[in-house]
Amino acid sequence: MIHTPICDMLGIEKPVLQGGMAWIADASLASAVSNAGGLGIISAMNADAAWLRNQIRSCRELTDRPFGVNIMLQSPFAPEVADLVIEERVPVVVTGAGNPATYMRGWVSAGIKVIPVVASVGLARLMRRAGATAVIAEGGESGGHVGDLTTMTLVPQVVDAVDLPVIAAGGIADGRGVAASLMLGALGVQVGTRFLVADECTVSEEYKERILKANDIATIVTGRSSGHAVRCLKTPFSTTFARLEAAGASADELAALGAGSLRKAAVEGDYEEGSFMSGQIAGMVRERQSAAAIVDDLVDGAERVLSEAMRWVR
Ligand code: TUI
Repeated sequence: MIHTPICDMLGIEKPVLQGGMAWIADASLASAVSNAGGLGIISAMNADAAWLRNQIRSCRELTDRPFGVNIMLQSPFAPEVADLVIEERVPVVVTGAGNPATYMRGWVSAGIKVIPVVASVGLARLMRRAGATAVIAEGGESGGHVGDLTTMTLVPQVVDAVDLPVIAAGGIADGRGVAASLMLGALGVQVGTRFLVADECTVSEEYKERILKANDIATIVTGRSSGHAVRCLKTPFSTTFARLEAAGASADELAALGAGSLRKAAVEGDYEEGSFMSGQIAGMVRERQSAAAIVDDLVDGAERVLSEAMRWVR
């Protein structure tokens, strides 16, 4: 068994958080991960408070265990969902794609455990001072919006910089990644890409098939020129986007092209026009499984390799 202080802090059995994937991570996936002993997370994505309230309530019908809500700070609905998580007494809030400082006081005084995603040491330090419970150090191997540093370089630097529990994310999809994260000083992991093919994940079939077929070099990062770097599978949409970006398209033109593309992939399974966000580890995701089987494999696999690693110590 692997048990870390993150488990006690969040009231979970296994130190595995499910990534709050926009347009994908709903009550179905989140409740399945929480029921498996990890922390399931509903993505508030670009939806309004009414949609999120429904998801929170259905999650509570499907599990009596803790779960979280991921608030994407660039969403136009971020202020209203920030209030809603207090009203609904959501146990854990994870934030992404920005600095949540303006909301922190309200969440912390409502007793919410706040876990910001950071892509740099500087933001980790700010979050520590603002009252974060823990931070997720997310390397650029991950899918979706990415920072510049890798998981291997970011996690130990954040661990050294802040006296908060650190959760590693980006490039983790099996027990070896979990074990490596613990060796870097993290006390838990957040996993996104592998949960895309979970039985309880409601993403389109096309999306699942594309992840299962992906290899090690199947992803590309677009949008670096406009400050909105996003990692997704190489598809007609993303390669066109990259070509226009290289040809000097303006930030406005690129934003117009990207609008609605994640929904097209996640909900409609539109291979031509969709943005299939994915981490670099997709090449290792080969099997559809229940969320519980994935959580168990991550933790059991880590236990196995950590025990075996002792043979190198003299
Ligand atoms: O947020 C994510 N991943 C995401 S959000 C998303 S939705 C989206 N859709 C279309 C375009 C853009 C986004 C898909 N994937 N991960 C967490 C994360 N946060 N990664 C990196 C960061 C980050 C980067 C810079 C957090 C803060 C930051 O700077 C904060 C500041 O000082 O403003």
